Amino acid sequence: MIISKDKIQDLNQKGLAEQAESFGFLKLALDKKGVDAETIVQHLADFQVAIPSWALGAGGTRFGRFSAGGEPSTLEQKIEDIGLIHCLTQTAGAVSLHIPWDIPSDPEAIKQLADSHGIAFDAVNSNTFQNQADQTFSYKYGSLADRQQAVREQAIAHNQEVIRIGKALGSQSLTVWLADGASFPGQNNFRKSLQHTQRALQEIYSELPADWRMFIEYKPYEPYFYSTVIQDWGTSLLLAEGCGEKAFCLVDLGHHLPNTNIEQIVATLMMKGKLGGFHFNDSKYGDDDLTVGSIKPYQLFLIFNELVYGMNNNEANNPPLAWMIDASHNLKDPLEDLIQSLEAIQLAYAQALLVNTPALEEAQIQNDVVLGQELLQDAYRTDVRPLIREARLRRQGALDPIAAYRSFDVRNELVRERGLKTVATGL
Ligand SMILES: [Mn+2]
Repeated sequence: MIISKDKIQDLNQKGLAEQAESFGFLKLALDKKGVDAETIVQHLADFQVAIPSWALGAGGTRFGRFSAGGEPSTLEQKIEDIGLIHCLTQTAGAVSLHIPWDIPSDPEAIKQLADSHGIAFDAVNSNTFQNQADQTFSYKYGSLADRQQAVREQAIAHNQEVIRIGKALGSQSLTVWLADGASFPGQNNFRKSLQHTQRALQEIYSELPADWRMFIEYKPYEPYFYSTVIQDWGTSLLLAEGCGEKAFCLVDLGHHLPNTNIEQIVATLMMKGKLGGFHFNDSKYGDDDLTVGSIKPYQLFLIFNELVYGMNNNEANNPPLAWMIDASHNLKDPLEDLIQSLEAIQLAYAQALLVNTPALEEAQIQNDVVLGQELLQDAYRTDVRPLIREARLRRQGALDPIAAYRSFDVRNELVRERGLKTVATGL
């Protein structure tokens, strides 16, 4: 299914006057505060987030999976689905492939298809947390950290293969997330597991093309529940520094223990120039993988505040970040969920761009704690939706992407095209 720009423009017509009014009103209000709305709109229009190839089907929990109907069963169909989200939101201009769930049989053709939808290939993700049918050794007890050299070599070779696939598609980064860990004390030797991991990452790193980056993701627990080899940002940073200047940490919002101050982690990693990638989701209890912004939108804003500060005060030369949505659940239409995610990310980014940083720094110098909080909350409590709609309009996206998605009856159309019982590869 393809939605033409004309159809979107037609649909936008009836909301244009109201949008002009609310944007004009907010623009004036921001003007009085010395904030240029046009600059913010441009930042928002330029901001693109990668959609992972496994997020287009209904997600699963360990208990069950309920198909959304019309799910994409090939990589081509997944790209088409991202194309649908992108034409409505103008924010999903990239795809992040998960290997081996989505190995392209014809990279050149896939590249052209993605290009026709305005979609680039972001980080490629390796997978050594599952066994594949044709592999020799099992990852049951570990992969890059495993005690057996043969298992580690197999996992290293897989990551190097993922780099080769990514190269053929024009991707420029590899994300490594390890499930390696232990569920019981005595199961693993902590030091040896970490040493094996460091050496294995160095070997993968040695195959990294000159213009590539490697992202090392951390997670405190799950799938194992006593220890995880790369458990936190400190371990990730230690491993990245042990590899070299093209290795960076990746922050996944759900990969923290409850109430961890993620914004502070962001500030620390950007101070070191070592924050490479970001995975968006939200959680109430653990790695719940809920829609970003659905549970803790204020935390998301505080994180973006640090990201914006880090990008504007980039003494350590932190590279531009790779942004990706990494959520999975089994309730909503996955495409509607991704549209909501993109909106939540844009909201937090826009709010963070409104923060009066010089005034905040002055309040900090004066120990004016109340004013510091006021300044942050003034930005957070501003209704920035007219700015986001304006950014979408200028790129010929939909004023209201969810309403447009429903008005074009996208899900039913996809069911008609693909059938009710198709299942997307992935989780
Ligand atoms: Mn992740």
